Amino acid sequence: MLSLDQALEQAQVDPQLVSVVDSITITCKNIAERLRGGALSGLYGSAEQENIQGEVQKNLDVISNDLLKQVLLANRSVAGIASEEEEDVIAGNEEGQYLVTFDPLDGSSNIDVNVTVGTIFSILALPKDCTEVTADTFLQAGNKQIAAGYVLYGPSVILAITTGKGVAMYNLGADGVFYQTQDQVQVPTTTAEFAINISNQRFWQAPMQAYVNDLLLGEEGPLGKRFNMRWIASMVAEVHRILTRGGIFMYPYDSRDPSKAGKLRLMYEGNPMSFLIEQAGGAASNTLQPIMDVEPHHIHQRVPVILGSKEEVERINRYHKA
Ligand code: P6P
Repeated sequence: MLSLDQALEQAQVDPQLVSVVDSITITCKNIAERLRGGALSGLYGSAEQENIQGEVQKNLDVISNDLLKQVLLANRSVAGIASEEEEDVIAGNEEGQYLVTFDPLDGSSNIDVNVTVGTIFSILALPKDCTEVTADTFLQAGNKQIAAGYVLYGPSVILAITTGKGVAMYNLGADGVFYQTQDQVQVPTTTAEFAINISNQRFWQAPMQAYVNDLLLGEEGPLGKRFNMRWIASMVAEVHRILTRGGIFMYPYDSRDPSKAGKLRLMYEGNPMSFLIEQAGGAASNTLQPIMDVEPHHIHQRVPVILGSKEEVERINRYHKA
């Protein structure tokens, strides 16, 4: 079986980029160890502080963020980082050629109940004419990403990654090496499985309400088939299911906070997951355009997310154009 480093070398990935990916995956192994301790690790519970998102941080949110920040800023290939848990971007090494955005522990409300969580990362190139790394340096559309992926901390620890040449999956072995288990992952173009937090239904816009109502009508409805539903409240787990067997994941705009375009963040959730899904033959939209075409204006901006099996995403887009 190919190791991660062997596979990246075979794909002739820039050694500096390999170094950045290695920094991320080595840190994720450390995070996985702390998660595995569970309640015995003494790391459950709240950090009694809020992040820039206004969310109460879990201890492991803070620990995971600190670990990734420390390792990436020590990597001379990293010019800067941006994290869901950090208000501002942090400049790295002057000779660095890559920028990294990350959600250190997505789905962390699941930690204390022992449900799957994950680390999401996106890698951008430092613009050639950049003389100082600021927040603006990171404001690149998702279609400019160099690489993206996640590490899923579930029954097994799995890395999914793309460097723009398809998606590969790796399992963490007992020896601490990520071994390739699948290459050129393909998302089935059709599905009968949807994921959405339906408790927000009354806050959705009319086209989303209409679509989900049609889903729930099953065989007798306009979609002509029965759908099953999943909601794990962990985007990494939902996306992994979709990469593995297809499906549709939706976190649409809702009117609970009209100032926010949705719950999920563009730069370190929407874009990296969209890159993976599109590289695997799926689609990812904010209902009006591909998520990776959205021009960012703030490092923490939010975006409605509809992603998964291509034909189902295209159907939802049609509901929003009708
Ligand atoms: P809700 C986790 O907090 C997250 O950012 C995603 O991983 C997940 O899909 C979503 O939010 C869950 O949101 O509103 O169902 O708790």
